[in-house]
Amino acid sequence: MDASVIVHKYKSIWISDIHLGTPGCKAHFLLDFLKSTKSDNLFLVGDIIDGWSLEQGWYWPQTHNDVVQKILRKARKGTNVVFIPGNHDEFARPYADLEFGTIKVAREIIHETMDGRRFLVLHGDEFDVVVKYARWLAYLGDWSYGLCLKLNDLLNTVRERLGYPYWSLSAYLKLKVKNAVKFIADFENALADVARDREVDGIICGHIHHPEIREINGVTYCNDGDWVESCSALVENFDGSLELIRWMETSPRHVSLQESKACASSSSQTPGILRSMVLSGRSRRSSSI
Ligand SMILES: [Mn+2]
Repeated sequence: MDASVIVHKYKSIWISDIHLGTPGCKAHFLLDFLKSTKSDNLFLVGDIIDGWSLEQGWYWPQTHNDVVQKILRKARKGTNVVFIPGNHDEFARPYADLEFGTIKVAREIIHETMDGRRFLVLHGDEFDVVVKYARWLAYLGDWSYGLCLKLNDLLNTVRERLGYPYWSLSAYLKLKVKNAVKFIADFENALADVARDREVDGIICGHIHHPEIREINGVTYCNDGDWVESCSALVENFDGSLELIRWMETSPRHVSLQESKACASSSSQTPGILRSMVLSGRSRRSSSI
């Protein structure tokens, strides 16, 4: 390990929604985080490898491989690594309750913090009503945002030529944002309900790419965020307290492009088993979060 790296020690670390296998994944920030931290437990809370995207086309740069290697190495060196597959890596769900070498796979776990609180840990897509009841809508919703931005210009050029007045998409987009805020609140409340039903002190999840720790009607809702936008992790300190880390703000050193290139040349080839597992899964696509 690089001697200049200050290693932060935690009891537990939760990360999710890494989406390895997509260009959006901030693998070099995650590598920096993994190099700079040490923990007794490392919980991978789903959407680690984006099987849906890999089915569409194999995108697997060296840094993504390095993330996998780094995690395997931590497991070999004694970190308790638990992988809870999400909807994007549902190809691994049939392997729940099995172990891959030193990594345990589970659908959900109960984690007891150092101060004795019990947390249910799961990815969360199973309680996302959009994914559950309107898969096509979720799929459409994701694409529509980016597409609408592009279509707006085109649409209005055509409308103008045909003599129609300008129709702004801004009202529509504002509605989408309002819906997004409502979606997050609905999701958080639904997961807090799950925690209450299961009689635990709190819930730890991912899925919606929105890092958060807050009390909801007497239970602690924690979302570890993602490594596509927020580059965040949830950590447990040795006194049992939980904390969100936003690595882009916290990182003790700037991760330069050169470093990410250096990371890129440091390890082995794509494990063939991963590719065959992903491609043999041929899972149904539901939503993109
Ligand atoms: Mn998900």
